[in-house]
Amino acid sequence: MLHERLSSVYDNVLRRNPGEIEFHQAVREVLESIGPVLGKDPEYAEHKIIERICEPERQIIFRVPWEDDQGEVHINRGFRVEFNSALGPYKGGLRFHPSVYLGIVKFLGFEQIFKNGLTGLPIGGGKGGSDFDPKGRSDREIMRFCQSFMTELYRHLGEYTDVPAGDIGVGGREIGYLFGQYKRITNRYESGVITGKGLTYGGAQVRTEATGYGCAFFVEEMLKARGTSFDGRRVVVSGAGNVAIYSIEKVQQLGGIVVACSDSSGYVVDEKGIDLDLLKQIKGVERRRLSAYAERRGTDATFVAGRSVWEVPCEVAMPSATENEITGKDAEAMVRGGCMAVGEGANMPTTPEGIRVFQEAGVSFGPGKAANAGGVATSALEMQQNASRDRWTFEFSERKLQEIMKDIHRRCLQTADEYGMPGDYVAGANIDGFKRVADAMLAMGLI
Ligand code: NDP
Ligand code: 2IT
Repeated sequence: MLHERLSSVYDNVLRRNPGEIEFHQAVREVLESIGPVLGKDPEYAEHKIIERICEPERQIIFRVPWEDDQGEVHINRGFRVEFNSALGPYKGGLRFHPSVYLGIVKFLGFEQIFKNGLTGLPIGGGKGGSDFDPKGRSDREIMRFCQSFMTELYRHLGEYTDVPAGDIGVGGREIGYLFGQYKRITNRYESGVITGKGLTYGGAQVRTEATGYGCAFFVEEMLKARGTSFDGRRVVVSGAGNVAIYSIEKVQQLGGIVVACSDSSGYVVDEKGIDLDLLKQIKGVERRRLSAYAERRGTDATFVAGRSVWEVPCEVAMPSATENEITGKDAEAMVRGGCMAVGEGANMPTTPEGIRVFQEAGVSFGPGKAANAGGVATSALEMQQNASRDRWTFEFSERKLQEIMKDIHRRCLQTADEYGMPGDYVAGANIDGFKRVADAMLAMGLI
């Protein structure tokens, strides 16, 4: 239910951003949580903080021409939405996927504002990407695309202005090409302009692992709050990319048994527990379909084509592929199958109906902007190391990440309690993230 004033804010968002359904969904979820804040503190409404937060500070759309290995010319569209810089430079990833359009970039950028606020670190919110499809492209095609993309984007970036990183379809390889082109065009070795860099040229320990590890740490805290742990628990992780792989790694280290994971072609069930080295080889190195995992693993694993991994029963679910992958129906089946905790490694992977089902069934539900904040938090640590020309050890960086995740978990619960919604991590995350950004905006006057 929306507070009366917020309902008119939402109607305005619908009117001003037609057809951008993922953006509408992300805005609505936040507006549904912050009603009680407006009741307590009328200043936010008086200064139209919410209305301002829903309007990006700047939206950039550009042409990305590039040539494939056969010499054919392709035109893609590039985006960067610089949403909010109240807390620091715009910060957020780049996504390369054919589904990318303005509505996806805006939903991700909007989520990023509150997520980055929740980390307690000095980073604003932004997101970008392209409708470029990297599947089946050679290394050289990827390089040419990244160079063309950066040739336009560089003018909007800067370590004090806007600092991209990876997301779907953008990993270490792409970040290398993007940074190389930025350095070449600007003639500046400005390490802090992009994060997720390789360890040989200014990257930080644990950034690659951070989103997955952080999500596992967050779920560990949720399980602790229920008086239990990962030990011996049956876990399903969707996706088989960066977030999924490092979620699986940390869950296994914490004693959980990951019995299934997925990619865009289907899912694999491996009752003895996913063989992570094999998964990294197939998806990370060879960039093949998940069916190749089952073929090489032999009789232990089964590949199921074209179906949702959420039909596999689990006690803990960590959706780590993409938005709206868990529907209300999936959630009902998961609850029947004994699911007690959900940690969103992906951004907005659960539909609003799905969230309702989980919360009504008493499942601990950790929303993406809290549970997957470890990635961007470690990006901020990378910026910190770049600014001081320092490098930290793996152990030190991982300890910092775990402290940040524990702190986010604690603050979600504390804020939810304060506003009379005990155990509601969605409300806690939205309210805490909102207040941090809103208070900074109030202090800066009408900007
Ligand atoms: P990757 O590109 O490394 O992996 C994405 C995985 O999800 C792949 O296995 C891919 O399948 C699958 N996938 C992607 N889109 C779809 C789709 N439309 N339908 C089915 N499967 C799909 O991306 P990341 O692991 O980095 O990102 C995963 C999620 O985590 C995203 O929601 C992202 O926004 C979020 N996230 C990422 C962070 C990061 O630091 N990277 C930080 C916080 C959140 P296939 O292999 O077949 O392409
Ligand atoms: O969704 C996300 O938080 C990311 N893709 C990571 C952003 C970042 O700047 O590290």
